[in-house]
Amino acid sequence: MYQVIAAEIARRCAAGGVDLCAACAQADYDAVVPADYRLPDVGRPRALVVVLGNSRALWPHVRDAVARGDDDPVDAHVTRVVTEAVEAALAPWSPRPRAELRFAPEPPPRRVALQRLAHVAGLAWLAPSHLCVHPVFGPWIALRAAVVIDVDGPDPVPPIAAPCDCATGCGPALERALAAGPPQGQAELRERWQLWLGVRDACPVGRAHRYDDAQIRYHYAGDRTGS
Ligand code: B12
Repeated sequence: MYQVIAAEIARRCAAGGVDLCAACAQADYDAVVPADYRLPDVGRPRALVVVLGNSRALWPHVRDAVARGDDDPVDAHVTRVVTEAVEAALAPWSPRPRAELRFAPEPPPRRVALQRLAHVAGLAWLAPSHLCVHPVFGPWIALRAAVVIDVDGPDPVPPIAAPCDCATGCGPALERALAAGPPQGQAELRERWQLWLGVRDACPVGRAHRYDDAQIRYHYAGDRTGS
């Protein structure tokens, strides 16, 4: 049952540019995070968890809203796409399984450690650079949401093998960025955004899937011109 639900959520989300999806069981994620990052209890310890993210496929869906200066164009779009996909995927089931949604920017106590979740679900490998590296898209992915659903999830998923060598890839770039002072928040990050972009650019995996310049300036520097 979980495969059918996860596949339907994936299909509907991909149509809105949220093109990355993987599944695991809640207990396997909860075991690797501090207690306050655990997912909500929907009724069974090995409940299905669907983790959703995107490659640069999201950008065409939000570019115009960014250029218009809409409030929060990425998160508003992602929230709508994921919420509608989950509703539609669960609607045919009777009784409809309970579902809980969590989105990337939500602060604690609702925050999900999405990188650890992506790693546990085999979507991407969590590198020492603090970036998840996808075997195809490399670090050029974002993680957007977790959905917990009251049906049995999969058996433990083997983690994907490290797709890169951080000693020669992101390692030196991370040291340069950290030497300038670890960012405590978005404001400090923006002051030194090119150093952090350098960490992503240093990864040899997925270079053909690098975000385009407008998307990079939006995510790192808060530039909303969108073109
Ligand atoms: C808080 C946060 C930050 C903080 C981190 C502060 C900190 N000390 O934890 C700041 C503002 C510095 C930050 C920076 C960036 N972030 Co950030 N961030 C998050 C957020 C909202 C929560 C992370 C969290 O609390 N996890 C929970 C803890 C328990 O997990 P953890 O495994 O222990 O810690 C992870 C992170 O906290 C982070 N982290 C922990 N300590 C440090 C220290 C430093 C110096 C950095 C850079 C990161 C970092 O990496 C850990 C995994 O290795 C997530 C979204 C999410 N809900 O997961 C995005 C997220 C992790 N960030 C992301 C990105 C892309 C960035 C930036 C590149 C900025 C940007 N504008 O795009 C930069 C630079 C990161 C880099 N490595 O190059 C992406 C990562 C995508 C990927 N491929 O993995 C995420 C998943 C958001 C998204 N929507 O995709 N981020």
